[in-house]
Amino acid sequence: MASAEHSPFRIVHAVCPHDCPDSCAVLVTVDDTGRAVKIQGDPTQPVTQGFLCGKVAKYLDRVYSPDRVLYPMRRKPGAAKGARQPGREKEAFERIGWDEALDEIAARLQETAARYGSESILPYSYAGNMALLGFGSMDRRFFSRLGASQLDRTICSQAGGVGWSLVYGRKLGTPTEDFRLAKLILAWGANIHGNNIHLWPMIEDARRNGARLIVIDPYRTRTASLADWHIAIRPGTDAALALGMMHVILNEGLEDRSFIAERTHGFAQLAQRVREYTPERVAHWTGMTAAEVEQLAREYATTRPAALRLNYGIQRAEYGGAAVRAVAMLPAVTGAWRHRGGGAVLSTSGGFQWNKEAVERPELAQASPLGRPGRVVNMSALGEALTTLGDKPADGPRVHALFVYNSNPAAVAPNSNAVRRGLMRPDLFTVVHEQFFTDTTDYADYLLPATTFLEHTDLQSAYGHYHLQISRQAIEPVGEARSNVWLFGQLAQRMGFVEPCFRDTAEEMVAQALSIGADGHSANPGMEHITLEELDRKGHIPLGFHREPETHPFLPYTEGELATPTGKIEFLSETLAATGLDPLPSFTPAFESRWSTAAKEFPLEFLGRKADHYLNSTFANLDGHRKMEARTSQRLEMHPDDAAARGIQQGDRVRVWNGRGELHLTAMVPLDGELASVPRGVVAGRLDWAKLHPEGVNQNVLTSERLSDLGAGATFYSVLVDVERA
Ligand SMILES: Nc1nc2c(c(=O)[nH]1)N[C@H]1C(S)=C(S)[C@@H](COP(=O)(O)OP(=O)(O)OC[C@H]3O[C@@H](n4cnc5c(=O)[nH]c(N)nc54)[C@H](O)[C@@H]3O)O[C@H]1N2
Ligand SMILES: Nc1nc2c(c(=O)[nH]1)N[C@H]1C(S)=C(S)[C@@H](COP(=O)(O)OP(=O)(O)OC[C@H]3O[C@@H](n4cnc5c(=O)[nH]c(N)nc54)[C@H](O)[C@@H]3O)O[C@H]1N2
Ligand code: SF4
Ligand SMILES: [Mo]
Repeated sequence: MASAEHSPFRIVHAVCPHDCPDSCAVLVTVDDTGRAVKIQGDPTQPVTQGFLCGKVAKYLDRVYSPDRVLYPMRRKPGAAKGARQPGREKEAFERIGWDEALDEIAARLQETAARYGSESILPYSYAGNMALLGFGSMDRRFFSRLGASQLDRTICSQAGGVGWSLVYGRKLGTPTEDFRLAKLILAWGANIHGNNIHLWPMIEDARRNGARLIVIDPYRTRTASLADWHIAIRPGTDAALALGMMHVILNEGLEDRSFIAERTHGFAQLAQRVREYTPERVAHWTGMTAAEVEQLAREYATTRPAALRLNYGIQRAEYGGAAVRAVAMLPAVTGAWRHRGGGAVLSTSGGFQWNKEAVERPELAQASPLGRPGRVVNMSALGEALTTLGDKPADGPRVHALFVYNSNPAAVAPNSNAVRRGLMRPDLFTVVHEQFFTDTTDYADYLLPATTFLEHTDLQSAYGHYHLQISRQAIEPVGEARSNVWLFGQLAQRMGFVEPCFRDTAEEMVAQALSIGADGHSANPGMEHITLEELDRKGHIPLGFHREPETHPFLPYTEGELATPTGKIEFLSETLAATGLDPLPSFTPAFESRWSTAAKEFPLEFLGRKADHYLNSTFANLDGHRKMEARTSQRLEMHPDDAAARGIQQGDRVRVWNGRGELHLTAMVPLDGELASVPRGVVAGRLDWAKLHPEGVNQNVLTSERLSDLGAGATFYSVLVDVERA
């Protein structure tokens, strides 16, 4: 915390905790009345480089918004649950004090556990706050001790995470800063301008030095429109393309034989498998030409360094796990890992080996009434969890209490008609801890005010870089807002949980996460050089293996044993074979895709994408952000042929529907001479708050609760619909 002498302003180190790979270092300027007056990116943090994205540059509008939830509230007797008009949500609630709220919620949870069993209580949270303590700490202790159902947090990255880990063990990758040195960059299912903007300056640097950028994305993102080559691949066909590239690479002898021999397992079997994936067959699936498949393979295998930015776009598909697994193998086949500025990155999160057990205390489950951890409920099937779970005796109890924080499930969970039916159940008790009156708070029995990152202290890792950061509380909580850590500590005490860990402060938990020893240093692998004092002074410190990038560049997976069963990069996985699955990568078309029988009824593939100016549903209620998003908001982007076949023109109102739901949007069809934003047979929409749509729904009425091949993740991008003029 630096402060100039005699200055009326203080500058506080904070970190943007939104679910974004960039995890920006933020400097907050606070005036002598304690009000934050300015926020900016920290110029000394090598990835942030002094700038924030358009969403967070306006953050003070969010912190001081008149629309914040400012105090605890209880639903008024007789006030029905369900969507309220924006601005009038408060009318359903009455203000109460924190003591009253905590006592009543604790009593109700105790009663629910006694009557239906503790597993009838379900926490529902995700990465609305991605900082270490805010994401999962006191809450995990609380729900373990209570014996609640455990939430399997699969909604975002599980399929790809499992796919990657099967090949490499841990999630590591090319350092973001090293993309500068690449001569070829492949952005594969990665919306860099929208979702990962701090990678862009590195790519610009690389291109100034002659690098080419190739984007593989069915949607023409801004990044795609700026690329040297945009491959508008058909959704869900990436595994076919990756295997086809390997086919060409091996046919032409472009693989790195010595890297393969030293570092990998199962190459002979892989080589056998990829024979099936001729460029012609791959062209048939992907919509590319065979010559394009060959060109891509040659360019990728012969350019050094070649860096692959694989993001989470390709794994939101039914076979997304297989797709990530196949794509992840490419740099192992070509040996691209050997070169600084080459390799691949899906996530860097495996670099941060913080002390999760000390923070989350999973052993508290032994002291719960169950004497073991609760059953596991998949967050990507919340509709089912609230409507059909408990129908069969083997399921265990129905969910009778839902505790939501860090998430807006009524907007973001798939198959939202089922989710809403569940949230409307009269016998479901719902608590929501939130900053704003979201789609989900309209279903709360109790609504509790949450702090923003300016209002609490936390520690942060990242999934897009290797800098550990501290986020210090900059201002007093707005209204009666309280942090997640505070809330679950207080509730634990009202529930009579006597374990001292429920009294830990955020400060103590930061030290636990870092395993700070007697000498003040962290004992975590890769963090031994870190002290809290230095972290406070600088705000950010690189992990050990990334401290001297110029003299000791980090080249992941090139040395030592990997955390896979064979200790090598695995083309062939005995782990998969042991569970009866194909040990080699392969391509399978999704149940909802143009090749399935379901396409006879619903012929268009729907990509329900994220908004560039919101973060999932966060920010969607703020006027400034809505203005930035206005061009694509509540629109359906179509290929001109699909529009013409249905008599639809630019600006028409259209009905989009499938067996799960429907909504009306405005058609966006390219005019003569404009390039289409989607290939033929694909339509695209953007995520928004449901209640800001005239029908009170968003695109998740169309998405399904079918789970991905690996990791049981959500499949937001494997959806079929039809469209007609309204
Ligand atoms: N502005 C903004 N930034 C965000 C977010 C946001 O909502 N808005 N969300 C944050 C979150 S939670 C996450 S997880 C990250 C995600 O960031 P990304 O990993 O980039 O994920 P997506 O935006 O889902 O998908 C990326 C791209 O993949 C494309 N895609 C879809 N299907 C396929 C396919 O089958 N194959 C290929 N090759 N591409 C496909 C999509 O059109 C999209 O442009 O971004 C984070 N950052
Ligand atoms: N159709 C479609 N649906 C999608 C996606 C998609 O691409 N398309 N993307 C999916 C993905 S990748 C993800 S990650 C999920 C994300 O889904 P969510 O995790 O639900 O993310 P957000 O919509 O950002 O909502 C987070 C909420 O947490 C609140 N919050 C922020 N900080 C705190 C805090 O400290 N405490 C508490 N109690 N609350 C806080 C915010 O105000 C916000 O309302 O959405 C998924 N849904
Ligand atoms: S949302 Fe991402 S890019 Fe924007 S400030 Fe936060 S971490 Fe940085
Ligand atoms: Mo996500």
